[in-house]
Amino acid sequence: MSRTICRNSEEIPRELLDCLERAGKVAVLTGAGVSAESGIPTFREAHTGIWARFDPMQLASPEAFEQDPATVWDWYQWRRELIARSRPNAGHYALAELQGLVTELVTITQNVDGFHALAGSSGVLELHGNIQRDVCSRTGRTIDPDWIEAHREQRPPPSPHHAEGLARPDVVWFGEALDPGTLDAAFAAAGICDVVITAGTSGAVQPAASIPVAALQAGAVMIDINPEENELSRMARWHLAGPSATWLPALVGELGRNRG
Ligand code: BJW
Repeated sequence: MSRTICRNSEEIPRELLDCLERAGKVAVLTGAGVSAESGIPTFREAHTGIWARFDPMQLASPEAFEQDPATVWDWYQWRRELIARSRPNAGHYALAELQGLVTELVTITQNVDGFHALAGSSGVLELHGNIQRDVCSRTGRTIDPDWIEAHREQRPPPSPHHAEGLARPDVVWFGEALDPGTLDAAFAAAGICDVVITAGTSGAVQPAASIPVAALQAGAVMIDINPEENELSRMARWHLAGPSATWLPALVGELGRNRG
């Protein structure tokens, strides 16, 4: 079926709304763009300030942590503080509301900011972990926040679990395996959904980018929300070309009105 590009969130095609209204099961895959309007920079856009000369894709790796743990730790501390000062936006809240409008909605996110849960979504599958937790670099065991606080002058703090371990954020870096249970649940949701929505992701990182592809192969209809065009938007039946904090509330608002 051919793709439709929609640019005006006040003119949502009737066919798209019908498709969402008929959908029992919906899977959503979100990426950094969904939090952009909360003030959290995406990965592939230029960073500003002291981090402008660092490539986030280089920092998010075990090699970077091995070579320069203090810089990687400082970058994560900077992001944690930014996230702590920021709030979910209208897109996050719309997705939480959508959970009440369809039979089943599985929210799968590549983001580590925890904003979907904070906005009220339940059962969120966090593919790449959560930035607010720390684990031991050697054992992977969770480290108590009080321990981190007590050793915060060390960058990074040592691990209480291993003599040579360091504290590191509980996130998935390049070359690291995603939690198998979380990944299986994401592919299972993709395999049975009627509609898959991708929002704010470049689709450049695997295996996350294969989740909507699996949904498509199983017969789902795909909606992509992104101001830019990419591989995922080209695969979608509808490309909603604009910010997710505009499109998601518009879609969910229409759906709610039609249901009510
Ligand atoms: C808006 C907007 C607005 C702006 N509204 N939209 C197969 C083929 C090729 C390579 C691989 C492969 N399989 C695995 C690999 C290697 C690698 C990979 O994918 N590399 C690619 C770069 C090629 N993958 C891995 O290494 C993964 N591990 C793995 O596969 O392990 C295998 C293994 C098995 C068993 C044992 C051992 C290993 C791990 C990937 C981990 C990714 N981690 C990061 C960091 C997380 C922690 C942190 O946050 O610091 O995850 S990297 C980064 O990219 C982060 C993101 O979640 C992820 C995806 O990025 P995302 O979300 O799409 O953001 P952007 O910035 O790319 O895009 C933002 C989009 O928003 C843009 O499109 C904008 O237009 C849009 N936007 N404003 C809506 N307002």
